Amino acid sequence: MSFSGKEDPKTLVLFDVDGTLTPARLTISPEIKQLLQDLRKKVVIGFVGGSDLQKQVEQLGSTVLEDFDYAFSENGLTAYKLGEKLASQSFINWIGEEKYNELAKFILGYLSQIDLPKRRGTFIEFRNGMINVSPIGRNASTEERIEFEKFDKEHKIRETFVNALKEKFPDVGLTYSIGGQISFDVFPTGWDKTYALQHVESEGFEKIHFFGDKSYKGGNDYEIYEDPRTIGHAVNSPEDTARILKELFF
Ligand code: M1P
Repeated sequence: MSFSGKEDPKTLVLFDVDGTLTPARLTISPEIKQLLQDLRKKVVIGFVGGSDLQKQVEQLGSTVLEDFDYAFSENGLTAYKLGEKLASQSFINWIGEEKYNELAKFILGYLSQIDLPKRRGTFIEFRNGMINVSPIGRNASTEERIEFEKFDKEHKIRETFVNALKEKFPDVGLTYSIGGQISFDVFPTGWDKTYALQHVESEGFEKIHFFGDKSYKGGNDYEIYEDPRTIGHAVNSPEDTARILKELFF
């Protein structure tokens, strides 16, 4: 599979999704979609999202696997090149059933002990490359998400929860990442967004750009933004992404 039809096939441009290509939790605008199509004629493009592929299909469109050269979901634990699935690992194989059971029991026990104004459903979402833990539950509506985020800012629910997990499981080698509004991701240390880079290592790219809005320390774009293999661009909205793309490539 080659990229030789492009103007500059040795340059790869990777994007975070939420807050970088789309407004948080919302869908991509026709303008950004068109800009990406134009960019794709020049260079190789891909996205690296924390969420699972289903969420990215909702946000970037049902043709997402055709619209990007690389599609990296769950930090690259689910990966596609030109629509074809690449090999991947799984969280459960890495951690093992016994340890995962212990972790899940602790999480559900902890959640049963804390006071929250609202609880909905799906407190642990089991994904291929990680688990996602949400105190309010992933079935929360958009309005309930906003309420929870506000409550969490004030009461530090997620931060305290993550500290309790770190204390309870100091030696498991897990990383906890608060990337969105109502939840945090739990994955093996090193399986952050830099994981996606191993899928492109043998392709001989001379430049790999990365655009992300959570590029600050503690944000889920930080590691790949800082990685010496990438040229990092910290952005604050899809419009900001578009502005930098136009400066760099058009
Ligand atoms: O992409 C950032 C995060 O988006 C979602 O977070 P939340 O539901 O809390 O807003 C999740 O899909 C999470 O895994 C992801 O990191």
